[in-house]
Amino acid sequence: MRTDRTFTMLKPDSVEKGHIGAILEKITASGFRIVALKLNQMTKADAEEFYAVHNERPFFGELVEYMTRGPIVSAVLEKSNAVEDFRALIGATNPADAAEGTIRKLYAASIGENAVHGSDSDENAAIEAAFHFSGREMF
Ligand code: IDP
Ligand code: MG
Repeated sequence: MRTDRTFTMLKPDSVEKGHIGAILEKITASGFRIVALKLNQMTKADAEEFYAVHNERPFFGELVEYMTRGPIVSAVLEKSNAVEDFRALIGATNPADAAEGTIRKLYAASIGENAVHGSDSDENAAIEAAFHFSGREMF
C-alpha cells in the first residue's frame, strides 16, 4: 500500500462560497502535488456508499443531503506521509476544535459543514480515490 497519496473533497459549502482557489493554493503551498482533480456532484447513492461506515450515525441523513446538494472538487494528492500530513493540514472534524491556520479553522462553518474531506488511512485513501477516479484520470 503506497503511503504517499491521499484523497480529498472540497465539499459543497467550499464550492458555494468560492473557496476552491484558496483551498487548493493552501494545499499545494503545503507541499502536496495534485495528481487527480475534478468538479463533480455525488448522487444520493454515491454519498450513501462513500459514507457507508457512518450509516448508523444520527447525522447520516444530514450528511448525505449536504454532500449531494451541489458540486464538489475531488482530488488525489501526493506527498510523503500524505494521509497523516493532510489530516493535520485540514484540522479537527469540528472547526471549533481545529488548530489555528488549518483549512477547517479557516473555512468550515460547523461540524456538519466542515469544508473538506481527508482520508483517514492509506487503505481508505486508495478506496476513495478509486471511487472517484479511473486509472486514466490519476497521474
Ligand atoms: P472526518 O471528516 O474528520 O474524518 P468523520 O467522523 O469521518 O470526520 O465524519 C465524516 C463527516 O460527517 C464529517 O466530516 C462531517 O461532515 C460529518 N459529521 C461528523 N460528525 C458529525 C456530527 O456530529 N454532526 C453532523 N455532521 C457530522
Ligand atoms: Mg472520516
